[in-house]
Amino acid sequence: MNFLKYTLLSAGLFLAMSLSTAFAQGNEQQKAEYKIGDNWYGLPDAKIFQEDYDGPPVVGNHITKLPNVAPLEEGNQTHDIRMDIVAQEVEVAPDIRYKAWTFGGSVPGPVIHVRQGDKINFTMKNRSHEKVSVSQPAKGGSMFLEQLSNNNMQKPKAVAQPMMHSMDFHAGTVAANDKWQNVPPGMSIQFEWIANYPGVYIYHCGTPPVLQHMSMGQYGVVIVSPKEGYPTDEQVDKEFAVVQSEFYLKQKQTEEDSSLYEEGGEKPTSLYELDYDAAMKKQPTIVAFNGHQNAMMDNPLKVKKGDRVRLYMLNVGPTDVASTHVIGAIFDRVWYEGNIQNEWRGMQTVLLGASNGAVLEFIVPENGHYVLVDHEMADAEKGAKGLIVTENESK
Ligand SMILES: [Cu+2]
Repeated sequence: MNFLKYTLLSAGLFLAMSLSTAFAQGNEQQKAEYKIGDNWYGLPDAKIFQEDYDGPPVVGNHITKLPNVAPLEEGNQTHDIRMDIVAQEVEVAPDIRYKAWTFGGSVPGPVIHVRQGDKINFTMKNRSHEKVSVSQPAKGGSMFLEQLSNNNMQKPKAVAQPMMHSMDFHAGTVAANDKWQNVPPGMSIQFEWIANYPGVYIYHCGTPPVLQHMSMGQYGVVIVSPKEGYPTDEQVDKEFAVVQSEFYLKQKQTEEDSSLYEEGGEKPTSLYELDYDAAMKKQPTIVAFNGHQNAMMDNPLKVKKGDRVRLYMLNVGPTDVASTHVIGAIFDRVWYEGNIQNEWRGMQTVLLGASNGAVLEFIVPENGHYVLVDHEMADAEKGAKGLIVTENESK
């Protein structure tokens, strides 16, 4: 009887062990990378951890400030990218400043350029509780920080705004509850994603209410160049990235803040804050290209007569659509969302919903001024205007 008991017990134990091994293997298999067609899926779980990091908030190659786009080397590679969350008081129109929540120190955040098939090893520390300066290029930091310190219409001042945040790369195909999870102030996240599809993608904070986090400035663009390139790569003379976004702001009621006063001056500058009611009503105060009402008016994109110009265009929203047009030009080629399968020709205007992107190309017909506009004229009046000028023309 005892023997029978022992045998049954052993068999039971063995069965339980076998089952748990099979289950573990099943889990392993679920987590292992796998391929469907040319695309990779199934990446390791995100890691949330504490790190003693106070270095440059943006690190990595091929990361630039709008409207610059970094060139890529041949072939696929793994990109080690760091983009920390920092809060900065920024100017988004003459005399309009607010305390923004940012990726990397500007609104929009940095331009990330990768190639289809590349792996991105991404690290992000939520430093919203620290005052992190981005006005000096930092040693070991990306090209973005150098460009930011050279010409920065936003004139950022480091501020502390502790808040939970997250990162959602539309260019990644992952379990959102894992990779895009919330990161508390002082904590870091690390995860991988693979650029399976070419395109012009938004990245943004996905922490609810997303309307609030995006309206505060947490978004940017990832350009994933097709593996085989665009058919016109050889003919393109100039390329720029342009990001359209809305700001919902109202004048701040309390004016006790010392940052209201210009350094050494008497004149108070106007500090604004998020107008969430206006955001809910879809009534933007400012609609801007590249983060400032005058970004492209004061610093026009420089081209030459006969150039084939490529714009990597993203409409962030967070809520409005963009009817993108260049006055005096026709988009000779359009790749909607930046995918070469989605080709249009001879477009006067390209409609971009919130979070849609496109590659837009046109020929500069003659010397002169060309204005990129959101042809929804109320949005153009609110700032969605940008100059493209031939080099021999002054503004
Ligand atoms: Cu956020």
